[in-house]
Amino acid sequence: MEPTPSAPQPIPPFHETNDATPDKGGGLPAVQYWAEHTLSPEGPKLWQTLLHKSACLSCAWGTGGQQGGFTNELGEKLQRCMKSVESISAELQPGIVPQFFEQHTLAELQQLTSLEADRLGRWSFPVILRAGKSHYERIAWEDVYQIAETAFRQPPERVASYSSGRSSNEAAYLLQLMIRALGSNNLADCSDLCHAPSTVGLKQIFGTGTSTVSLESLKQADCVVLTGSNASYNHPRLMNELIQLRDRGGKVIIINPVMEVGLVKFGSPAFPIKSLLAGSDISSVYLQPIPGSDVALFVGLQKSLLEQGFANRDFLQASTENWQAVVEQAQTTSWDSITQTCGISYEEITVTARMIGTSNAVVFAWAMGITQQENSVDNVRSIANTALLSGNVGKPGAGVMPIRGHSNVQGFGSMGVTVRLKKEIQDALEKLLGHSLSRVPGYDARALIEAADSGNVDTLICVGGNLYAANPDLTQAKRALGRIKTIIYLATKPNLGHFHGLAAENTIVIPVFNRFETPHKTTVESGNNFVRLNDEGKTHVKGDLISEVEFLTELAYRLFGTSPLDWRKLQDTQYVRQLIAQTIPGFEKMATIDATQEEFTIGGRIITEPKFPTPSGKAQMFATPLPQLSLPEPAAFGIPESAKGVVVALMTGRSYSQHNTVVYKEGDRYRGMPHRNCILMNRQDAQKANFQEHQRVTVQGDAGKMENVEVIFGAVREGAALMFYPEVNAIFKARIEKRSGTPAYKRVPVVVF
Ligand SMILES: Nc1nc2c(c(=O)[nH]1)N[C@H]1C(S)=C(S)[C@@H](COP(=O)(O)OP(=O)(O)OC[C@H]3O[C@@H](n4cnc5c(=O)[nH]c(N)nc54)[C@H](O)[C@@H]3O)O[C@H]1N2
Ligand SMILES: Nc1nc2c(c(=O)[nH]1)N[C@H]1C(S)=C(S)[C@@H](COP(=O)(O)OP(=O)(O)OC[C@H]3O[C@@H](n4cnc5c(=O)[nH]c(N)nc54)[C@H](O)[C@@H]3O)O[C@H]1N2
Ligand code: SF4
Ligand SMILES: [Mo]
Repeated sequence: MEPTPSAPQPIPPFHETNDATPDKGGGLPAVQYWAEHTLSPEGPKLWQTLLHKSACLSCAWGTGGQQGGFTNELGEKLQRCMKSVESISAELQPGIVPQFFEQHTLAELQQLTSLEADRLGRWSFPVILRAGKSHYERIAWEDVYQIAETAFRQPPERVASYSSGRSSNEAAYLLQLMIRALGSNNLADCSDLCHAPSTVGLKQIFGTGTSTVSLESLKQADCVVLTGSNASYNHPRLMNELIQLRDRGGKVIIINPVMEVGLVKFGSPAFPIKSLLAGSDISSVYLQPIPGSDVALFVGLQKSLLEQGFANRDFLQASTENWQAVVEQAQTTSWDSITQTCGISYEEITVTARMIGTSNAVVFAWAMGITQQENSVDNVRSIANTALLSGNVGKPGAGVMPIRGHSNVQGFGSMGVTVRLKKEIQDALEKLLGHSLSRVPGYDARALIEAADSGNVDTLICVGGNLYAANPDLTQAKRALGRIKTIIYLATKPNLGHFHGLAAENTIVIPVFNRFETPHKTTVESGNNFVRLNDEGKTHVKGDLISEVEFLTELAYRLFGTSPLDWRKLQDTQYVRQLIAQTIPGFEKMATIDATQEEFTIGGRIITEPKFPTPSGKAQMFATPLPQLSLPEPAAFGIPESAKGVVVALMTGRSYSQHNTVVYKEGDRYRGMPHRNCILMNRQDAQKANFQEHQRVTVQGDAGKMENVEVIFGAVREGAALMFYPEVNAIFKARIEKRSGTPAYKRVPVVVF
């Protein structure tokens, strides 16, 4: 077969599919949002927060910190996006008044949508819901500690924590230290639902589980492969890097079943003259594979790299192991099975492989489209294989980059909040605590829900997050949490979990300061392995808030006293940082950060030479079986025979205006979806079932259905569709990737009728 000479150009079909879609992402609406909020009555406080020396709350790109709120780690200015304003704005809401819970029953609170729950304002005093009661009630701190202390004096296997990566490294470190000191390893974390497959995959391949590139590497790259990420919504400042890369003549390869308008063209406020109004081209080539098929596409890219003579055999031989198996798989897998599995043509693959092969330094980046799949670890491996085969790891400007989610989710992992504790950290903690740690494997987020559902958990502490609504099958999540005796939520704002994820005996909500309010300094880690120092701050909330560090250390003090650690002394976060420096590899500079204020890149993570922190010093390659992707027939869902339905692979993810389970605004303007109860479909699929655009339909999965869902035609490939979480989590059960425990949220079989 002869490859076609030129790259398939993205021809955005947006105008054909959906009148409401704008012609680019970002652009003036993002600036308008900025202006409206910064000029509103909350404006002064918003500015004060934006200028506060702390990292942005929202995503792990990690803008902010000691150089000021608008600066990235290379000192570049104007690096604060409107997503940051959105998240700060929600935190600046007034506190909930004490009478509120006397006036509103739980039954009323359970009627609230995610958006309405968030709009109640900030948690401002501790509350408890006791078994059989109809109202949350205010509770005194002493009573909180008494209930908590009793709850944690249970057999260690029956005690657990869940956390969400917005809190500080210090809180994370103390949380895991307390749980491990109790003798438990049940440290579930939002990363279990998110990038765990990246950590598991990368660790085996490269000996390090995080990004091998820094922000600087991205500036040296001349090609970026971005797959399974909608960075234009979720990591907007990454778009600046892609714009600059295109400006210097580099290439951007986008792989995504949905043609996201912001990944085709993006107007960035960081470049007001050249980009904001007209928009900058992002994708050089846009491939729209079948959801869940990335392994096949990447094996295809490998095959084509080999066929076109772009494989770097010297590098493979010198710096990798088991490369022969990967090469053999690529050579022996037929083009037919590759193109049929992923739905991308030989010509498109050939052109894309040539783009990779002729570039000097390629960064391979990905997010949830890759990790939230039943074969997600293979997905990660196949990306790494492609990077290795083309010699794009272990040199400046090239490497692999999982784009992390929450602003400190990576820090949580580094601090030991994980069910896969590194041996070095385990040894160091045992030395610190003066006894050996439990060897009973801990529960990750899904295992925690299953264990709770089987009645095996008595006590759960949630440091942030929304364990209830983040999980698939909300009926099961609710039932499982309902079998836990005591749940303690540490939270800044109310969410669905506080009203539906209720314990059998006591549910307590502790109001905490957010990052820019804590009375002590804290640190966080970005997805680019950069540690930031956050200054102390003040809160506007009138009430009785506490810092996470203070609550955790006080609880631990009541459980353990002062031996071998003086837990009350650990309320001083400088002391916590000393312990971190002592026990967490790569964090040695934490010991001096208070004196120097020097933010730093974590040691041993960025790989610019072909030497890897594996036992042999070489990267380990793994062949990746192609996924078997099929969808059930409509009848398998038990819908009435008269109903003419169409089965699609549903991708569930984020709208433009939400942060995970927290909805900030109803619609998604860039996808032309006017409200949350919409399904984005391909026109052809709709025609198969005789749906008109805007028709109301039912979407049914294996755990329930959503009714009155509006059909929106969009630039999504045939056979695939997209809906928003957390609402859609009501209708499907978890299918789990076995090595990482992460649910396959991005390929949910549903029938639409
Ligand atoms: N504003 C904002 N920022 C956020 C968040 C937020 O909710 N709001 N959440 C934070 C968190 S915790 C995370 S994890 C990240 C999430 O960031 P993303 O991963 O970018 O977000 P998602 O919406 O889950 O989905 C990403 C993309 O995957 C694509 N996709 C789905 N299936 C496939 C597939 O099979 N293959 C490929 N190649 N692509 C596929 C979807 O079309 C979508 O464009 O963002 C972080 N930043
Ligand atoms: N269907 C589907 N489900 C998914 C996903 C998907 O793409 N599709 N994505 C998954 C992913 S990637 C993730 S990360 C999870 C997200 O799951 P979680 O991290 O559990 O959920 P969030 O919605 O981010 O949690 C928001 C809450 O955190 C609290 N909070 C905010 N800041 C702070 C703070 O500083 N301290 C404390 N203590 N609390 C704070 C607030 O109360 C807020 O309501 O959802 C997962 N679920
Ligand atoms: S890209 Fe992420 S870290 Fe940077 S300002 Fe936007 S939300 Fe904050
Ligand atoms: Mo995430």
